[in-house]
Amino acid sequence: MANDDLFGGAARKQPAPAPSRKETGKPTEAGYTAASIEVLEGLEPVRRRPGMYIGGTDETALHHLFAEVIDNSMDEAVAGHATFIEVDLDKDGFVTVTDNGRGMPVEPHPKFPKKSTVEVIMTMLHAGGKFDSGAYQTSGGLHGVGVSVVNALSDHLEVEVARGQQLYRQTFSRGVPLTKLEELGRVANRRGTRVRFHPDAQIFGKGAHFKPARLFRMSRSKAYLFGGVEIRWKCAPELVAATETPSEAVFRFPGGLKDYLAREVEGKETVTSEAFVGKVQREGGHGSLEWAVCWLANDDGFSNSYCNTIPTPDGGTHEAGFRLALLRGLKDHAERIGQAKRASQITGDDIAGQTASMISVFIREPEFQGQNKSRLMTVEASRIVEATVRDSFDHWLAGAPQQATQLLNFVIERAEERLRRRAEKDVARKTAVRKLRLPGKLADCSNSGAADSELFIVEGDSAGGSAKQARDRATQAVLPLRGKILNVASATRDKLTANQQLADLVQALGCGTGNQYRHEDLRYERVIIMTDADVDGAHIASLLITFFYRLTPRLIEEGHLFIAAPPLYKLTQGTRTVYARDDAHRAELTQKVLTGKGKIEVSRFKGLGEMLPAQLKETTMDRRKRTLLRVMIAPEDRSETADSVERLMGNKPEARFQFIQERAAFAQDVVDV
Ligand code: 28F
Repeated sequence: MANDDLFGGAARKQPAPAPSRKETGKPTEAGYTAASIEVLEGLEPVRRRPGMYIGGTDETALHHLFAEVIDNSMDEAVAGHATFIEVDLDKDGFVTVTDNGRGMPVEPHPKFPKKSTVEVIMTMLHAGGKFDSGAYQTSGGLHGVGVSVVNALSDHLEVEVARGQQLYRQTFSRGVPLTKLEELGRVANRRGTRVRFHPDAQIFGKGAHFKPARLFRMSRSKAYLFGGVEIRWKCAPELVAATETPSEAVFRFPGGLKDYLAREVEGKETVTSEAFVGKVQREGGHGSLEWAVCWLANDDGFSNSYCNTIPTPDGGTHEAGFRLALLRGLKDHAERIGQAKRASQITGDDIAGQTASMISVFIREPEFQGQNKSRLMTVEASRIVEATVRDSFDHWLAGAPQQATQLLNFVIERAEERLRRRAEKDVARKTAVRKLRLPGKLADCSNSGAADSELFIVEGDSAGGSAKQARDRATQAVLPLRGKILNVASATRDKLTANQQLADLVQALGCGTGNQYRHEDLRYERVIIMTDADVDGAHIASLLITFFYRLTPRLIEEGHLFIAAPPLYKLTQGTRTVYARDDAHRAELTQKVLTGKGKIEVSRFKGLGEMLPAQLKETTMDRRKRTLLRVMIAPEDRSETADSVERLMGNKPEARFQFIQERAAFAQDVVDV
């Protein structure tokens, strides 16, 4: 194996015994010794609060250790110094990562000349970023917390460096060197860095271990993200027995993200026949950009972004620029083909929602932010990505008009669906708000929306109780009113607004009154006044009609107000029962419907409350059997109607008296005929 001859030729020495912790020194009364400063600058804080450095101590955090190490190898590869990386998980839970890069520098560190650079990198926090400007140019990656954190959280770690034809090794436990950097001997034509480590059970728990499938995927992903590297995967066979994960594999994907995307969306239906892919490369690795995106017809999308092969699950500037390029590109395309109006409502979410997209940028000194540094903050990335992708997207759309149209229609449909859903939600919210404000006495129907629903305004609580039992819950609502209601025609404004009965009624109707009336807000298709079939009932009905006539005339004009016709008599002959509205109806039924023979039993209802719910339903409420009287304003004589209402119901008793006097003779006539 290549792995074997990379480091194979060196003579290996046994590690020296571990130094005791005492030797690292303690603060003295006089101040801090050199050794204690070392401890302060060292890795103690990492072990005390691992969550601060790797986001926790769970399985994800554990795998973050591996990411940290392989990222350093990837940096060497991206910078053009390494061509392959080996990953090896052994049965004892050790992971070994090896690259054939330049090898970590072994010479004394420029700022800490007593130590090798390897030791500084392995034992000091942020050794990568802070003091590397002079002697060594880093490739800029070192995204994470640094390999020293991995060292601090490993119960065993060894680093081997092949550099300048020499092999070196140093071993550590929990961040503390067990040996100095040892020179192991000559190696010909070999170079690179190898890190072998085992996560500390004191930190991650006793059962914690690397998951082969997860390491496999992380390793493979790196090869997709950087076509210039070969990744060799090896895993102890017993760890992957009876799983899908192979124990050995070689990843090399010159096709890059295009191939990665194809693998991720395999078997899923896409909107366009081709993916939109691109790659813009500058010198070596850094300052380049690659992307691949397609739209999934039936599946949720995903958007994987990377910077220097490091995943950025929280997105950032590169992702933002990418989305903007797609949005603006598609909208401009719509404009060019005369579809600007349809496309105007499209948002970034409409176009990004069902995309399967991968975007990978390489930049020299990336800045990250967030809990796990998983969001790219480098501002220029946004502008560069947008401009580059936009240019390419314009070409792609123009070059395949049919595909472009498919995509545009798909995205517009999504936008329309989003708007539809929002409108539905608004309606639902409005009805919910209105429901909240309904009077407590109202037994509302369960159907929402006015269509086919009815409100029964019922006289008295007992009749209300019967009506509630007799109704069809889905479509019929019941509002009981107690006693005589306020006469709207003669009441002052103050009295009117203070009246609870009317307030309940107005609330139940939902449509407001007077110049606040909104017909489209009327909550019922039919408003039915249901009062006793006696003089009191007729009076209450007339008061209610006056209310509607004065405060919601349009409700009457549009034919929504009705009067129920409950029976006054029940006529029983043997097993046969019929109901009569009034005396005339009773006479008619007695003569024409009931047979001559047999005694007819007559009972008179004193009120609606006296009827059984079943009787009330059958005679008055059931749509199939009842009779309703629609209240109308005589269209040819509106002024006379207004006049009559004023004279009969208004607050001038003399007008009412005169009206009755005028009509008395006429009434007499009616009785006489
Ligand atoms: C298995 C993990 O860590 N590989 C690495 C290098 C190479 C250089 C380097 C690393 C020095 C001061 C930062 C060599 N020669 N694999 C790895 N390969 N680090 S880590 O330098 C680190 C800088 O601080 C390297 C010239 N320049 C850089």
